[in-house]
Amino acid sequence: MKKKVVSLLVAAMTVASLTACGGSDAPAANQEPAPAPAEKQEAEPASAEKQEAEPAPAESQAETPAPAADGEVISVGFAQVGHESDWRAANTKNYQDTFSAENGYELSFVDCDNDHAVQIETVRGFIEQELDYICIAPIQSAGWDTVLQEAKDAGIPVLIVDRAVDADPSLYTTALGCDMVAEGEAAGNWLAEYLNGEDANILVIEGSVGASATLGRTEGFNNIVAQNSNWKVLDSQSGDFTQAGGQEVMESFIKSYSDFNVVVCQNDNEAYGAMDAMDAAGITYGVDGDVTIISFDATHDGLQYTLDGKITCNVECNPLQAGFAEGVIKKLQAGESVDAWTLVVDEAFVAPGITSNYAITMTQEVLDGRAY
Ligand code: GYE
Repeated sequence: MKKKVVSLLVAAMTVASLTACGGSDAPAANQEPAPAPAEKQEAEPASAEKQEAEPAPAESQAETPAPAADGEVISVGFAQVGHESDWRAANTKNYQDTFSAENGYELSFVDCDNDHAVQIETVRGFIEQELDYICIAPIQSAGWDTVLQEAKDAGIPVLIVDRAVDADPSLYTTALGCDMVAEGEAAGNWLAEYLNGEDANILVIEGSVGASATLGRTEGFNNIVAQNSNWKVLDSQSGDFTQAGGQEVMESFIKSYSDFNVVVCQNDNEAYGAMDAMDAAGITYGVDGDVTIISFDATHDGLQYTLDGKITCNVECNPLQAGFAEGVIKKLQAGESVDAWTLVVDEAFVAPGITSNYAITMTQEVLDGRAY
């Protein structure tokens, strides 16, 4: 993609104005302070309508022309994880819709097919093309320091989106996404409430190895396991966030374990595969079955299973996050400072007939309102 002179000028102006705010010699785009828990900004809760309403407040919009208003096109590179799940498909569509030509953007979208090396090279390519902004949904949390330093040296603002990186926050401009540890804890807290003292023999189908979504959900759930001495995690294996992976892992669990009453799937697609495996083996699940299934994402289809009483608890992770990224970019364009971290808030849902302090009871109305 060709670099436009006007973009260079605007980037230089952005650097200058941010440098003025930050008061340091380091490239301005990366000057935001390390995230401080107390300063966490809670984004609007997860609903499509609210998401649409999210971009910059009216006054700052009045002062700041829309990106395309002066004819300038803002180039944005998005190094996406891949296409492993329904959640990911919804997230990709949301970025493509938001960063459209119509809205004044030139989006370079790359599906990195769950390959960390490809993702690093993709980011490197964006740096070489001197794009105005780079969004990264990191496949794995480790291994980012070198390329983030390269982006910082090139003065290109980097937004870490959806998943987190295990890197010094001074190497990137901002991060946004759901709190994966909190999601895991919500699942565990709900289970403790639901089982009400009953023993749990638990099988976990984890997400992709090394992904912050996997690490966080596992850590959060294990925090609650540690509080329940009559719970046992029999096994925990990666299903790579795919339906095929979920089915394969569940089939192997069924061969190895005969006495389990809880299956935790770290996303909805894995849950579909696990249900296929249990159907084939004649194992019953859901509110009327022998096995309780917990899932994550709460996509439309996942919540249909929750409404049907098959997935008993489904912990949301909202994929409609591009509006938050665009809000950050608009602020940077206007020379404003941005928050180090934006939390996309989640809810959890439970099957009809269950009431919970940790989750909303599913209804047809909730399902009808689900845009992804
Ligand atoms: O749960 C899963 C996807 O990073 C939160 O990635 C995301 C996860 C999501 O593949 O379905």
